Amino acid sequence: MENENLKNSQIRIAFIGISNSGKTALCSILSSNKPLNKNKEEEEKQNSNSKINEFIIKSKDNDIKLLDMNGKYGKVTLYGMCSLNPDYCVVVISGNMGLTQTTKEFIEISIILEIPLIFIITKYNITPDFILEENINDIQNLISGDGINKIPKIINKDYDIVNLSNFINDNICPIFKISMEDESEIDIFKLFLQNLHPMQLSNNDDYDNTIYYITNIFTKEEGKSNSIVNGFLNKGKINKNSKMLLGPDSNAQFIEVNIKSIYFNDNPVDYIYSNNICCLSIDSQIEIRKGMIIINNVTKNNLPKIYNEFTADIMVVDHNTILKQNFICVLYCRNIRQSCQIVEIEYNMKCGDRGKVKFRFLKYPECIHIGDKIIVFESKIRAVGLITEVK
Ligand SMILES: Nc1nc2c(ncn2[C@@H]2O[C@H](COP(=O)(O)OP(=O)(O)O)[C@@H](O)[C@H]2O)c(=O)[nH]1
Ligand SMILES: [Mg+2]
Repeated sequence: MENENLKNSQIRIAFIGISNSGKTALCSILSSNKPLNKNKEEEEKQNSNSKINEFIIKSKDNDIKLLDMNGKYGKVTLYGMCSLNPDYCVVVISGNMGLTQTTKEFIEISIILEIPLIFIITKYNITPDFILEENINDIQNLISGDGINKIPKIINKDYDIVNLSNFINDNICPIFKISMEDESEIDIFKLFLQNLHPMQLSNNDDYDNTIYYITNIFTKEEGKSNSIVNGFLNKGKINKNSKMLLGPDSNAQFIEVNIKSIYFNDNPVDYIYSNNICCLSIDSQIEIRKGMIIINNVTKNNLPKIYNEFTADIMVVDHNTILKQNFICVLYCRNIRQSCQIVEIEYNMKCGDRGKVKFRFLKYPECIHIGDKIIVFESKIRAVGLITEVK
């Protein structure tokens, strides 16, 4: 099945926001052009679902993948944003709720990960004018303030949407007002998405360094040794029926696996190039966990290095935090989410402080690299940094 389109990168757009802001309704309507009729039961099911829903829109050059993050669980949003490499983040804010603390935290994460922001105000049709005005004001102030430092621009129907795709160069942060009842507003937003440029280019030629980050493991098919995983192919290419290496396992080893099938945008394909989210069916005898990677078959000497400890240059970003020796916290780095302990710290750090911190993974050694971005995100501890040393 030769599919030239695969050479094109997929554009990934993360929809972030609190529960009930209208993310799922918006993604469904954008991808199918049909309003979503949801009954209570379906709604319950969706809200208890801690996974990321994926929707697809076609455009001339790219498949646009909408990643509908479950806002009820901050850790799902954070993990998705770290591991799935979104090109853009759409912040969905309900007109009558306005900016909440959680929304601000999600925005902060996008800023840390340097993902360009787009704002959507939903349900403005059911919001009293004075509340809507106040909430839009807050959003505009946030955009023009220190953290984002862009020009907020409310996009109305007369706006030149096609040229708006250069909004990043123009230092603009677009704000769309959408109500599910008005189809023309949805169409304008969809046209805007279809004209966006990918922010990340694929490394298709780097076959020798193929690396696929596992972000989700679906239950094993009963009686079969196959596992289905979802993840992000960062470099290289994966062929169906090829032998690859999966690891690190609990003994820090890589084992050979066979790629039984590849699913891209819900279709089976024979190969997949980098810079795409795809599903793989693999026959694996070991237990697969988030944080594992799949790489091309290399000689023993060329295996990626696995580390228990690393040092990072850290900045504390939360007012309630004092970072100290022996602290245990959950750390996010690409597709890794694991508890870590602080084993060395320059000094007790509070909000705004920067310094060197040495961490130890508490469960498994992981495949990390110098320069990887890390986020420490817990109820009491918020910090960001870059890995500077691995051990
Ligand atoms: N009136 C109105 N209702 C909306 C609008 N957008 C979403 N909703 C409703 O708000 C509820 C929550 O939406 P949902 O997409 O599930 O929010 P999520 O939790 O962010 O995914 C649903 O009942 C939607 O039908 C809108 O623009 N206008
Ligand atoms: Mg939802």
